[in-house]
Amino acid sequence: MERIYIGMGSNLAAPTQQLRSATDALAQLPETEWVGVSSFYQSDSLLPGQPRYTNAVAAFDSRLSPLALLDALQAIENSQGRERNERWGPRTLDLDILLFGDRLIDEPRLKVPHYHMHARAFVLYPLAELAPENLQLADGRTLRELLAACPFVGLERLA
Ligand code: PH2
Ligand code: MG
Ligand code: MG
Repeated sequence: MERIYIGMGSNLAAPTQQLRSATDALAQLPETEWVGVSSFYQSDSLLPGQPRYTNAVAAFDSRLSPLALLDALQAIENSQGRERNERWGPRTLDLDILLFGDRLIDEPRLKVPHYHMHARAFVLYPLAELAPENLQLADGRTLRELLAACPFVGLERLA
């Protein structure tokens, strides 16, 4: 079993509901033991002119291979109405593999750790609710160091 962290995001069609449904779907993945989900956070989109996002992080242990998990995540995205048109377009559901054990994956379909997670408050703060502060990311920096360099700005934690 390897510990996996998933970044969840939505900015269309009742985002909070989308993340709740996605959480239920993740908790039912085969060969997987559920760990938990962070609080939900709202923030402005990185791209101007889009609706605000709701984001959270989920954690579980799994025996699935990275690509089998990626297929399962894309099936969940599709079942919740994800349309893949423009890159970074608004979306009903985005499920990104942030970390997969301590693996470094560089394949055409999948890069892990997820690019840019190091500097995104809407990833790091929910991740910090679930992961130990001394968690090492690929480049050797710890979650604690990344948080220290990433101010909690523009994030609104939902009740
Ligand atoms: N995802 C994007 C683009 N912009 N902004 C926020 N706040 N949260 C996201 O998850 C997000 C974004 C494309 O993946
Ligand atoms: Mg994303
Ligand atoms: Mg994605």
